[in-house]
Amino acid sequence: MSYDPLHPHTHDPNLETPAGDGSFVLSRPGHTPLTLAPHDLAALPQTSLPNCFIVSTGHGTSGPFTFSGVTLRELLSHYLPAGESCAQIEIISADGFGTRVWAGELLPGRDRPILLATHRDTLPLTRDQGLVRLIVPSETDDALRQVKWINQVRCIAP
Ligand SMILES: Nc1nc2c(c(=O)[nH]1)N[C@H]1C(S)=C(S)[C@@H](COP(=O)(O)O)O[C@H]1N2
Ligand SMILES: [Mo]
Repeated sequence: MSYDPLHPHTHDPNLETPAGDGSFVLSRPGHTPLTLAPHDLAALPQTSLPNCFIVSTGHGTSGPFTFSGVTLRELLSHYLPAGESCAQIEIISADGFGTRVWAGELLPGRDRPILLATHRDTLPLTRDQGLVRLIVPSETDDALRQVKWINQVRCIAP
């Protein structure tokens, strides 16, 4: 199988913050892409997730943190026209890293929700800290899904 940047087997964190201000492009099948900035996320309902850890075998664990921002579920329900959905969502960062989220992971009540975090412990995330950062609470192995510097959210049609 070829290398998939959205499903890396091993990864050393990139220590160089890529250029950008936290804006990202939301693509939706059959619609014009939208550019969204952290202030657009601030206008949506906010969710806080206490007791988050960034766990990395080999380079330590940090936390607990309370990350807050907008759930991926909320973002999509706000920006997708009624009745439309995604089978998968690709979350891609400015440094070419990323993860894939399946629709089933967005179902309410299944796990703690997947979050597009703009704040950590009530303070705005700095760009160096990963603005805007995906937090996947169910991932506690290697931080490979805790994607910093999101610059694309791509909804893949069912
Ligand atoms: N965009 C991006 N996100 C990333 C990475 C990366 O290289 N680029 N590395 C991952 C890995 S392997 C780790 S261990 C954590 C490190 O997160 P920290 O900087 O909060 O410690 O970020 C994860 N998210
Ligand atoms: Mo890691």
